[in-house]
Amino acid sequence: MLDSGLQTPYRELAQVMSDHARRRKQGPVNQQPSYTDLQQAVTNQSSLAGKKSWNLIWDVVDSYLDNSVKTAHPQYFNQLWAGQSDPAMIGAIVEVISNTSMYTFEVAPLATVIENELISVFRQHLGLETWAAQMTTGGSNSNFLALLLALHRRFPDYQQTGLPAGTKPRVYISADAHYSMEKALMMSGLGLHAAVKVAVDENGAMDMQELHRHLQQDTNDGHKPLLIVGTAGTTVRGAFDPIEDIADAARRHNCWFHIDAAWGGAIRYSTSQGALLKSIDQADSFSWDAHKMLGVPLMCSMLFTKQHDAFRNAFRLGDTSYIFHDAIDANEQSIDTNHDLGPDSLQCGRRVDALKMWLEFLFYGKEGFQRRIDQFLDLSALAEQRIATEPELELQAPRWINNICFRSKPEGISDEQELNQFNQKVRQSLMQSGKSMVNQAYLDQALTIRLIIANKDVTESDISQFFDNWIAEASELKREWHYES
Ligand code: ABU
Repeated sequence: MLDSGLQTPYRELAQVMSDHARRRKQGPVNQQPSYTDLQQAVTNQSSLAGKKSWNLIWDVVDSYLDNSVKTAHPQYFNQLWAGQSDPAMIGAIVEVISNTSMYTFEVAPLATVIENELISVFRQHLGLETWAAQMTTGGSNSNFLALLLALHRRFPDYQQTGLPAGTKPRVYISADAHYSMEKALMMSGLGLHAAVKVAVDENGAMDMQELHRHLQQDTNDGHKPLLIVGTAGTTVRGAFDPIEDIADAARRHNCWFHIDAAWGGAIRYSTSQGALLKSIDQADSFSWDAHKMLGVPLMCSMLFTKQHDAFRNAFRLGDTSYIFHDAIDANEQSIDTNHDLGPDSLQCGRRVDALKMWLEFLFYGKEGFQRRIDQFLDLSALAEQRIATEPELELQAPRWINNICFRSKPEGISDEQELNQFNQKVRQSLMQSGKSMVNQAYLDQALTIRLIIANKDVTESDISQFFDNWIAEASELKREWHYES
């Protein structure tokens, strides 16, 4: 590529983007490069620094994209997010070009209005019209903020003085909940010992008898039940904790009730499964990652709360006038700065995550999101049927939504540890071949293959192709397995 000079790099960039858009769904999903090879290439690049070479820049860009996993590929089922949508991608790129921060209306005027409008649209879609909300850096961050809101409500001086001496708050999460609430406890100073992991039932939902038992025991022991976290869409099984029952327990023990719906929040759009979230208004707060099932580029996260002054009470700090000015413009006229989003956020600098989601919404609308989620669930039902018809595949957990947990159970292998090794190897070689990417997790001691359908461009034939790929790889491995043993 010719050295383009400082004035025209964006022409090349446009070409790179257009090539990438063409190639992102083709070829191997993953090159599976070795760390050592990549490190060697990066070290070589490093030795060329400082020469103002555009050739070097484009070489790095080419190499970066060649060595990235194609997360928009129809055989990428690895994470709780996948795919690429062009309106949202344009929003993400424009956001970077504009390079501003969401803290003040002054530096992010239209972005502020768009974020407010987007929140308002989602509040309406979720049925939380009267709630307050803010955008956060991700689901983990939302869960941390929810813990702070709970602490602040129970201990109104928490912001100033921390916890009253000798107080022992407890936070209840299911054994299948995301690890972020435990990290939040580590960061907040409450410590991991404040976490109570409540057992789940055979479907992966919080066991209510167990929750009641813990709450009673802790109260008897002088602990203070503070927060109960229900998960709407656990990371592995996609399970939904019983919202109404938890809300009832939370009321009785004066606990904050937070729903971690980072993954499952978008199920609200489903015509068949939306009722799983019909009682979310019984919670005090609710976190949701729109970058997961709605497929916009990472990150796009929100935290909603029913308690209107909660953000203000928990996150506002006294003198921040260096940035959130008293509104006097050059003509000594008062200008309205009440639109600043920064004072009630825990962050200072913050990206404009709203724009990509806004463009995605404008392009597809609520009906488009409904169709997308319904399609994920239809394809998941298809995957489940395929597993049922294959003699050497088994479903390992009842399916709630678009998480499908399965494994190969080849004839002649019955030892659980051997089954784990076998499935891990199939996954690994499938990934190394670049044919498909799918993740693994554990359900108790059993390794499970977690298939996630979250790419809006995936079709029935892609699902069939995935199982064909899996079965072919498993058959080959089975031959070697029996030969070697
Ligand atoms: N924040 C949870 C994402 C984990 C996953 O993609 O599986």
